[in-house]
Amino acid sequence: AGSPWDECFEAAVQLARRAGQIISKALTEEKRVSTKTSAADLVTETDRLVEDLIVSELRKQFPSHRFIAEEATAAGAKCELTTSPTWIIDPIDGTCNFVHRFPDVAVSIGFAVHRELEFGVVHHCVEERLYSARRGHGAFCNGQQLWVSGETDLSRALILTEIGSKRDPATLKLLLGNMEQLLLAKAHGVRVIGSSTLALCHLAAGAVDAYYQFGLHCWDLAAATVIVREAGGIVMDTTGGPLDLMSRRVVAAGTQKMATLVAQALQPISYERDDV
Ligand code: LIP
Repeated sequence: AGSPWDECFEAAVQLARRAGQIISKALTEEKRVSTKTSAADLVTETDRLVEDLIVSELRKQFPSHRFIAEEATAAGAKCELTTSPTWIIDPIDGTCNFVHRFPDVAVSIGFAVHRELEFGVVHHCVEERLYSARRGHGAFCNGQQLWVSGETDLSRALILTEIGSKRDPATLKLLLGNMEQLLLAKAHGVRVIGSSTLALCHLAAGAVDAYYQFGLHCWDLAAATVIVREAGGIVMDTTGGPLDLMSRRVVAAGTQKMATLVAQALQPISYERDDV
C-alpha cells in the first residue's frame, strides 16, 4: 500500500538529483566564499541558489508544509520543529569540501511529521550515489539495500567523526581528547571526511562501525538518521538517551553495544541548540 508521503518522497528524489547536477558543475568553477558563525563555517552562492531551488519547488507542490533549511536559518529564520509536515534541508553538506573541490559533498533532504522522521534522501553529487530511506521500508543506495555492520567491539571498530565549527583552544582540547580516548581503546581508526551526512551514510552502508559528533545541525542529521535506522543502526544522544534533533550532538552505530561504548568514551562539547 502507498504511504501518504509517497509523493513527497518522489519530489525529494527529483530535487536532490537536480540540485546535485548544479553542485557538481559548480564544484570546479570559481566561487565566492563567505563565513557565517566562525572562520571555518562557510557558505557560497551555490548553497543559497540550491536551497532556494529546493524550497521554492517544494513550497509550490506542498504549500501547507513547513521548512527548516540551513541558509534560511543562517539568515535569521526560526528553526522550529512543530507537529506539521516539515522539510529539513541542507543544500550542500560539506560546504568546506565544496569550496576546496574535495569531492565529498551531498544534498540532504529530510522530512518529519508529528516530529517523527518519515524519510530521508541524501545525494552524493560527485559520485552520483543516491541514498534514501522511508520509515519502515529499508535503506537503499542506488537501488541496493543497505545494512550496518554488526561490530560490537571497540578494538575492532572504524569510527567517523567531524570537527565542527568551533576552534577555540578549550573545544579543540576536548575534541582531540575524545579522539584520543577512542584510539587508546584501540579502535582501528578515526576518520574525518568533512560531511556529517555522508559519514552517516557510510555507517548505514556498513563501511564504518560508529559515528559521533558535537556541533552538527539538525539539517546535517535529519535525512541520514532515517537511512541509518532503516539500515538497522542506532542513532542516539551522546548521553545514551533518545536522539534530540536540535541538540547539536549525536552518536550512531551499527549496534546498541557499539553506540554505548562510544558514548561512554566521550566528553561533551557544548554548542548552542538549533532551536533557540
Ligand atoms: C557541516 C558538516 C560538517 C560538520 C559541520 C557542518 P555544512 O555542514 O558537513 O561535517 O563538521 O559541523 O555542520 O555547513 O557543510 O552544511
